Amino acid sequence: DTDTPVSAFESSLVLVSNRQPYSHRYEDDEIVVDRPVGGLTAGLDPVMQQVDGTWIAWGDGDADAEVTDDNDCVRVPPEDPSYTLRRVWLSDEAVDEYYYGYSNQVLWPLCHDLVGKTNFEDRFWSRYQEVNEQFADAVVEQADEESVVWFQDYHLALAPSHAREALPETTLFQFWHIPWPTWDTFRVCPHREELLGGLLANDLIGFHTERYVENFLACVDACFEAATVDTDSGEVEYDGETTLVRAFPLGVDAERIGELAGEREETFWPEFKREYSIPDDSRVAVGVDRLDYTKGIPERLDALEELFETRPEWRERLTYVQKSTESRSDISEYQRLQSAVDERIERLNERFATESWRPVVRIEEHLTNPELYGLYAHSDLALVTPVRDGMNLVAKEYVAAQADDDTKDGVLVLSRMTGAHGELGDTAVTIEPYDAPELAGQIEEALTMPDHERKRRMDALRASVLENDLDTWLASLLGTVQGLRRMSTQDTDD
Ligand code: GDG
Repeated sequence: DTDTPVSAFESSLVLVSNRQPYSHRYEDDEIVVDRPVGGLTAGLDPVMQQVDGTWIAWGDGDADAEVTDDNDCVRVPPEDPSYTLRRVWLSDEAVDEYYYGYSNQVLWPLCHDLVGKTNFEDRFWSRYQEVNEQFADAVVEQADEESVVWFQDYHLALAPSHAREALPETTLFQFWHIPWPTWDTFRVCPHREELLGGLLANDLIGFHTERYVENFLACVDACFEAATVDTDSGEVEYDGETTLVRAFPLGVDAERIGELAGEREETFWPEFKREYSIPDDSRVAVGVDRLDYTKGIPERLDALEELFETRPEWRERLTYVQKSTESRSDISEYQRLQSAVDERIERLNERFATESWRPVVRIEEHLTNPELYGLYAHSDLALVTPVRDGMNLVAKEYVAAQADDDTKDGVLVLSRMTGAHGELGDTAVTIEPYDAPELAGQIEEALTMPDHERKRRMDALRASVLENDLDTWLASLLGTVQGLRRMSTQDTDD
């Protein structure tokens, strides 16, 4: 395959995701628009603007219906309309059962190998099927034989097979952002055949790592006697369809992150430290997570408690900044996690705080990109300790933000259980998240690492993150799709 930059992409692109890039809502009587601020949605928005495609997503804003035409479409961005956003309407019960239910209480824990946290309810599954059909119907209306349809993530495992029935020649592909588990785990799911069958209607399925590709292929092999699986080429033949399964490790917009990290360079850090009462002579470790039980936050706090207890010399000399975003808090597992995190932070601060210092500073409000990247740039350590994580973009953003010669000496402490570890594990400080005493030791090791060693490691990390950035990911994914498309048009012409 040849890589294809977005500008050279030839087909009309239909992107399908649960979350929408622009949400219209009422503020008093005015309609205001929320726009993408970070993560993948922000990365894909310029792509859609460039190719003038169609983005299909759940319309979750209370004014979304007000601005759409008869086909549920609106042109975005509002100030410079350059592509079509089509909304799929979901009732509150549908969101509860398809999104909070099947997606986040079945597929999320299952794929993160946390079978004990799954909650298989029949109504979740029926609704997941129904909503996936709804998304597929919208795809069928927006796409034709010439289109390329790109499904995002685990909310939409069944949509490809429904779309395929009406669009036999259209190129369909999917990127799965979370891990794929082993067969021993996946077989627990009573809907394993339907899920795998749904995904195999795609011409291409992308995962973050080779490991997830291997796991997926092994699941297909074990589940379907009728499937032919070629583990070397990643090709599956099943039910008259050929699907290519490949690893495409997602990257970040590293150059831009480096630039934004340096905005307000002179004033940012002293002001930030003043605002959050971080003493001037304290080192700073940072953690940035959605409040999710996969991210290893209680485990990390336990290690910090161990550190401050067994090595009191670090008291007042290290401050841990936890940027956490509330997430999925309608689900009881997430409420339990919140209490577990709250309790630990309170305990740490009660046990060790002094008049001028708190061991843990918790930030719950949203930080702008320059603020977040500035925080990364000035933090001495990043603690990325998930118990399981598809990729983890925070690890890559931290490295990308260490762009200035003066700040280029941070240490990345990275769990082996993240997708990012595959690329960055050699030069990051590798940890296993569950062992608090060991992790405490590794945090100390990172804190005491000699200057030249820190710089050497950061240089190597930066080379990797800059080379495998968001554009590289897009070009490689789109290049593979374009290659498949050319092959299939040739077959039809012959
Ligand atoms: C899923 C997979 C995979 C957080 N707080 C603020 C803020 N953030 C941004 C971070 C980062 C993003 O949120 C979180 O991304 P992660 O990759 O860490 O994790 P998930 O949300 O679980 O994402 C994961 C990812 O999909 C992509 O495929 O890597 O494995 O679980 O970008 O920067 N951004 C700003 N302010 C905040 O306060 N601006």
